[in-house]
Amino acid sequence: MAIERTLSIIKPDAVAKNAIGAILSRFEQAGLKVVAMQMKSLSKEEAEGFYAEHKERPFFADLVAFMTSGPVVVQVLEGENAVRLNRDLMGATNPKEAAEGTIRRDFATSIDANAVHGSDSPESAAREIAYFFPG
Ligand code: RTP
Ligand code: MG
Repeated sequence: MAIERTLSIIKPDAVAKNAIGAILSRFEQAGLKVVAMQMKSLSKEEAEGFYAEHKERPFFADLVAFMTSGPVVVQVLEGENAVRLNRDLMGATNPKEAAEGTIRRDFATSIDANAVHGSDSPESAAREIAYFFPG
């Protein structure tokens, strides 16, 4: 199995409820290494650019408003099968559908305020890592 990197964001709802440490622990306990990290407040332009693939979707304005509502923690996670492993740790987009023991089941409050973002493919991961960590 190849060592991969993926981009993870702890979203404003999880930062606001003091869950940064608990969520980072989930990654570390699953064998993912935090190899880069920054806390920041996204501008509207940064959030729109990051989620550009969704710009025609009905939820896009709400998504951008939510992602700019408070600080986020952006990190690069590294490990075997990192993209898939992180998506498994996160759980389903809608926390009502997220499996027991997943981050979204335990920390998300709604489909909008769903605690974490994770790259959905190795191609997305490469683009998203370059977006926040150029060079
Ligand atoms: P993310 O990109 O944040 O990791 O989430 P995801 O892959 O699980 O879901 P995605 O389809 O990429 O959607 C991005 C974010 O948009 C919001 N969303 N709302 N109301 C809706 O039907 C709906 N669908 C998606 C969610 O907050 C989701 O995380
Ligand atoms: Mg997505």
